[in-house]
Amino acid sequence: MKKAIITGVTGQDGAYLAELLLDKGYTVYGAFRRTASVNFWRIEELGIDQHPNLHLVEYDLTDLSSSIRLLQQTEAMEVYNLAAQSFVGVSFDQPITTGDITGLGPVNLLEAIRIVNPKIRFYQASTSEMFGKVQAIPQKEDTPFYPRSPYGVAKLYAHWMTINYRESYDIFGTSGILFNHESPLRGQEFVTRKITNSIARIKLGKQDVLELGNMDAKRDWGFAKDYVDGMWRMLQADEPDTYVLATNRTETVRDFVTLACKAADIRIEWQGEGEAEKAIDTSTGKTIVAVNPRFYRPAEVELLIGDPSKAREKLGWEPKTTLEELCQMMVEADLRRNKIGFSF
Ligand code: NDP
Ligand code: GDR
Repeated sequence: MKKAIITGVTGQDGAYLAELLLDKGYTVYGAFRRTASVNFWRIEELGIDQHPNLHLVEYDLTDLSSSIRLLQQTEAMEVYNLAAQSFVGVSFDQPITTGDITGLGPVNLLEAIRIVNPKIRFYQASTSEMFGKVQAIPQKEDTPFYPRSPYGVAKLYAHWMTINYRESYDIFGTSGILFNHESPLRGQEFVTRKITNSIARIKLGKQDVLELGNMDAKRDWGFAKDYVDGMWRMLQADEPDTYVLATNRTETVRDFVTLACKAADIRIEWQGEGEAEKAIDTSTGKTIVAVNPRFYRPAEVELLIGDPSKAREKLGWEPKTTLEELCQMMVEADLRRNKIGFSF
């Protein structure tokens, strides 16, 4: 029976990847960080928390000895490193913590692999944030990087270290440059889930206004469940490599709000520009979406759109879910949760 380690199993992708690998018959070691109140709501929502082949193990990515023990005790031959301080906004306020976890953290795992068993296959969760300031459209594996946040810079370091361990020590280190991927399990600090949860609450009369930052930012949004399948395919390939996963469609934050309102059956009209921009509910005349500059970032990534051709050709990977389907799924989940008072 195949064994795999997933770091960051309490996160969005960790939960979906655990579900996928369990379905494929793997024994999964879900590595989670010890905190005062660990929260397993995502794997509970997927109904896999009691699965006999899922073993939850305490682990911290910033600790080399913890990484060595994890590999020795589990004897897993596939490691999916999804753990990170992954919120771009927070990385501006906590650049050093972000560097420690998101940048240096993966090197602990790479070193542990080098020490324990260099044949272990390693997946690094790299990101389109490494492209940052637009250098080319669409972005693909050979597009020059220009990160625009401490998070993007930290991820770029880990990306190059994965390649360096591949070239220096012949370690199967693969880097997946994934564009934004969302789901009903997305954390509420990220813009799509913030929007779908707020629109659901507005629909149910539990919230008046949704405040957002930069509405013009454009993102290539896919469905997380499609993307974890791509991660698995990358570690089944003959050789380690670097792959972009994306949908090749880009929309603004404003467009996503419009889609979410449509999914909740709220008719809106956009008015004003810049900080005065707002969306009015046409049936009540009330402002339900407004700009709050508090959510602006010191440096912004204006436009992301990825070209996943290499993953399609070499891995047979394709995104299956449209943005409309994704948004509908998220709004429906948030309507359902808010009706019963669920708030994660
Ligand atoms: P989440 O923020 O939902 O999950 C991050 C996970 O990392 C959480 O389980 C968190 O645990 C864990 N973690 C944080 N610090 C540590 C630590 N020191 N030791 C162990 N675990 C830790 O992220 P996603 O699931 O959305 O993303 C997964 C990975 O993919 C991340 O690395 C992210 O940067 C990257 N990525 C994500 C994209 C996306 O659009 N979702 C796109 C491209 C890359 P805890 O619950 O304790 O906080
Ligand atoms: P991102 O995702 O920074 O792309 O990183 P996020 O959803 O946080 O922001 C997307 C865009 O929306 C704009 N925005 C807002 N963002 C948030 N969070 N809150 C707001 O109120 C708001 N208003 C406008 C942002 O400025 C930005 O342009 C995500 C994370 O999952 C990373 O870990 C991952 O690597 C990248 O996606 C790919």
